[in-house]
Amino acid sequence: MPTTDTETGMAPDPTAERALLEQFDAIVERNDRVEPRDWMPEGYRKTLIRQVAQHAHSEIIGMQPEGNWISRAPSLRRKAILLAKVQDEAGHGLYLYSATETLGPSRQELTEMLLAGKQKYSSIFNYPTLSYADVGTIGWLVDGAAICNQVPLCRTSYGPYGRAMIRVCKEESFHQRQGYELLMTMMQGTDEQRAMVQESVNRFWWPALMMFGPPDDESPNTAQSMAWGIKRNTNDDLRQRFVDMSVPQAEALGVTLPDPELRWNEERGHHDFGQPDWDEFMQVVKGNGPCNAQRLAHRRRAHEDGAWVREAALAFADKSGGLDTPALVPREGYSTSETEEVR
Ligand code: BYC
Repeated sequence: MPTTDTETGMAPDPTAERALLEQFDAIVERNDRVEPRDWMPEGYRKTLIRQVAQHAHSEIIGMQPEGNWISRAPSLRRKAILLAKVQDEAGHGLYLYSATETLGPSRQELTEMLLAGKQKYSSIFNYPTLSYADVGTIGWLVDGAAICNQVPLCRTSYGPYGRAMIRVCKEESFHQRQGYELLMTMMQGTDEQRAMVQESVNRFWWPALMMFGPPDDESPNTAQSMAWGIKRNTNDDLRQRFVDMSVPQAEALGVTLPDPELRWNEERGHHDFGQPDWDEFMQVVKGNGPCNAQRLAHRRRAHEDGAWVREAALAFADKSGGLDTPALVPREGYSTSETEEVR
């Protein structure tokens, strides 16, 4: 598709703009991908920057609650698994920052917006991890919720985001399984271990339900995001899917989900369930959750401590004649997705 105002910086005349909008709408209608050089409405670009940057920040901040346990893992095997998982989250953050950069802002700007509190990250990472069972519960419930949310995002209308999601989802399913396997092992252990798992599930169940965002009738962005094909399902639909998926898994594990209203509804063919505390959710999103200040302070410190690495990389790139190392340049005959594999 021809590029125009984003390239020249000039506003197209209204007729040209209408034609561009029609072309954009047709791409969305056909469920094709919108690509970085295509014309797109400013609102579409802004919504994507907000969502994909928030997603990237969530992956990076999300390394902290589990990272907290790496040095205290109960065995070498558990330590190796946890290290690999936390490294995967860093990788997910990097794919997503790259996808956001295709929309305009640089990674530096995105990091600054996070640190200034101008962009958000997922509410779930503002809760503490108090026992090793939390590593399993995060894998089972938090990664489980992430998978429910992210599998439909593989079909999102923006190409770089959808392609990043395909790769992320493959890894997330391993993350979920490692969590479930850890909990299953603990449930086959001592009474004390079983109690640890139940206590952890009690703390994480409601925050996991909040990950899907506010109820549909209080979600300002869902309708437009669905019309643009950015989101493929509403928050409540995905929450329902997650509850239906988790109930049999909880039964197989032998844990109770802490919701007295949870029961199968034959007529609907789904589980009925209670509502999370939405006031608590709003408080956490506004920065007043149990660990918000700690998470951002840690991120800020890590960013400052890493300044010398960024400076060294830039100095090296400068001396070697630019940032375009051969591995980053698309090779002739390779499709975009293969080029991404090379990266
Ligand atoms: N937390 O109109 P709505 C992971 C905000 S990382 C905080 O429904 P939307 C993992 C929302 O931004 C997985 N804020 O918004 C990593 C909006 O804010 P504005 C992270 C939330 O965007 C490491 C306002 O509330 N996943 O799995 O249509 C270890 C109104 O909401 C939250 C993603 O980022 C929340 N939970 O829908 C382990 C998925 N919910 O307008 C695991 C991608 C809502 O005031 N994102 N808000 O700026 C999405 O799918 C959508 O952005 C959401 C929200 C469903 C989250």
